[in-house]
Amino acid sequence: MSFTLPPLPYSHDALAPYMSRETLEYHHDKHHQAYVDTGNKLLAGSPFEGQSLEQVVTGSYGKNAPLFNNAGQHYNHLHFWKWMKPGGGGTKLPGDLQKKITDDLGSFDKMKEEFVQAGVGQFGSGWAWLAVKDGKIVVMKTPNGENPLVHGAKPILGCDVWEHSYYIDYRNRRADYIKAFLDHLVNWEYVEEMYKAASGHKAAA
Ligand code: MN3
Repeated sequence: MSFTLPPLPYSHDALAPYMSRETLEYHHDKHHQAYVDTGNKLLAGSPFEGQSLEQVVTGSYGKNAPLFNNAGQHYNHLHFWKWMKPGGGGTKLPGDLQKKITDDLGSFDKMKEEFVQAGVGQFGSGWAWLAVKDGKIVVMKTPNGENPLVHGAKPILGCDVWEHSYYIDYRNRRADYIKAFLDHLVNWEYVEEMYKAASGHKAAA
């Protein structure tokens, strides 16, 4: 198996004004493509060749940093594009997700507050997450290409807080970018799909 870059699930203009065509051209077409190309070079001939992407990510963590960085970022970005949609965000979550977030994190607003804080508090490059750990939804943050998989949890929503994700549109205003991501971009149906898979229910078709 080698890594491939799927096209965006929407046009490069679809997320404006919250995420511009220019950002998506750099971020998807150039940055993600580079993780795929470099990852494939590092994967070839390594003991991880032929494994699933999740296996490469968890297996290379702490053992092969260059491969892990690129495979981790490939995994993170594959989902990141699907965690957004035009007209996303809002406050009505599908299925059990609203209740589960309220039960585990206090309220939807409290989750948003914690999520923004995780992204702002991540020093340098990294990601803010909602993940399922020990049956509960938790807010996490990770540096660089790490994700909840390597910390014993299953990611259900991730926001890229590397500068390449927001600097064209928001300059240094990382908090504004994360708030816009939550309010206008998140594809909660895809979050619910990952939540069901992570909590052992059958994934949505
Ligand atoms: Mn990125």
